[in-house]
Amino acid sequence: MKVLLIYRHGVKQPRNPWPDGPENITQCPIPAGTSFTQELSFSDEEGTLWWHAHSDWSRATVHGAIIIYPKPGTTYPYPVPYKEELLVLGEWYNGDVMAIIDEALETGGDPNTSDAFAINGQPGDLYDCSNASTYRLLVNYGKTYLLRIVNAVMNEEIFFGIAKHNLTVVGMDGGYVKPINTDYIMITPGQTMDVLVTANQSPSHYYIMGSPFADTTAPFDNTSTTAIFQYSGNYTPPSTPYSPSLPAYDDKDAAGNFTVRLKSLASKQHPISVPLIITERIFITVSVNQIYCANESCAGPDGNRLSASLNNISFVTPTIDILQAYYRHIRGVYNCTFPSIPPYFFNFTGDVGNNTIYPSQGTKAKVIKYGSAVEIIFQGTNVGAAENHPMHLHGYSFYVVGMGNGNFDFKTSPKTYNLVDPPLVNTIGVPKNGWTTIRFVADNPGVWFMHCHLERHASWGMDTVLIVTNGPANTNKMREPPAYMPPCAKS
Ligand SMILES: [Cu+2]
Repeated sequence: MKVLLIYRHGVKQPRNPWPDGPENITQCPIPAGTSFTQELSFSDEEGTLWWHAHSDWSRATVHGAIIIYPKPGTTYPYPVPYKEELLVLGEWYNGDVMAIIDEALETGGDPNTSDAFAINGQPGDLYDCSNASTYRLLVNYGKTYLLRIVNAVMNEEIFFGIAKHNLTVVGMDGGYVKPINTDYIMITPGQTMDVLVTANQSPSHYYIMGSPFADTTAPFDNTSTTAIFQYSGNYTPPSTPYSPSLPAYDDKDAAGNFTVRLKSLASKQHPISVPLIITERIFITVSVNQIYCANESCAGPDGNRLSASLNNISFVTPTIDILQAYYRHIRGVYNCTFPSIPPYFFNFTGDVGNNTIYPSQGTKAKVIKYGSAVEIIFQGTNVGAAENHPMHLHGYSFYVVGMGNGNFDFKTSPKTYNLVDPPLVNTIGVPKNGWTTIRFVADNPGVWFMHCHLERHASWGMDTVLIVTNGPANTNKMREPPAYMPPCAKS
């Protein structure tokens, strides 16, 4: 029986991928009854991050927040809030979540969706039997609260809001952003957002609500979780708290309009360093595909097996971790042939025909030379069920310099890039039938997993590995492995 691997999502672990966590990417699972001490290395993170298991679907229940306060002698780039409150968006499955994905991978069909979303573990009033324990956030009139919101949901992006209250987004993914005033946010699995809210409405009860953003034909959990934003004092509360009106589940424009407002502070105290001259450009198509099953014997579309891919390669997780294989020169675990362009260019976001349904399969990594100025263009495709894909990279935060609908155009799209104050994040949505461009300097040597943070897509192969080589100086080489790493069954 294997147990967990814990990953500190967004903690960059400089030069130290060994305790990063993803199963068979940087380590093998920790066997039951044994322990593995993981060293956390914080560097420039400030704000809210989180940790979660990174083995199969165990992160559904094994997760929590990490809060990094400003260094002593410094403070937030916004007025110090009266209080702060952690709101972890999660969900509930009627059933064993590990069995749900195991069964889906066996049949080739869609995994069961969750049965409820939850705020701090509580589904809330809109589900049967759960209103006795609905989470309540008690507030004092006139005070400002900092909400540290983590989206730990497995398969749905979330629209989030509080009835009659404006939100001001001030941070994301362990960094700061220019304040965004809004009545809702769209937060993808993997992302964190720091949001200020002032209790400036008539003392009463107001719903804090999370609903799915799922612009897709794939099955999803179409329910809403609520907590109560509850004023202190003497008043008669309404029989039902006020409800926010969140965007509809398929409101792609509402999701996009929020996301494009995310910008770095780019101030003297919080400068940016987005690479301007690119030395390594990678164009990656992001697709949900099918793998052919003879005699229509699988439970996916047309009797095939559901799959997912990057550059038409569906990632196969090896049985020995890639980091160890890289470090110890163990052959046959992975190869370095992940391509910088897809096998062919077609009308990615229009009528794609059916000749791109079947991806190849393999454990292919992309090697990047230390110090490279990297640009990755993620191109969503209309193959299979198109939808927004929250792409996540371990070991780095990256600048989101561009985003658009339709096919990326190498001539015109770069002219729309924001190189002045692009947000620095670790997870960003690639719009349905659209594209997103990220940039970063490859200054963290190691083996780093890159994947869609919709868990079913990651399970189906929407993953790859970036191997950043050692730099010339000792201070930019990967650290030695710790004395003990969990053993691999086949090593
Ligand atoms: Cu995805």
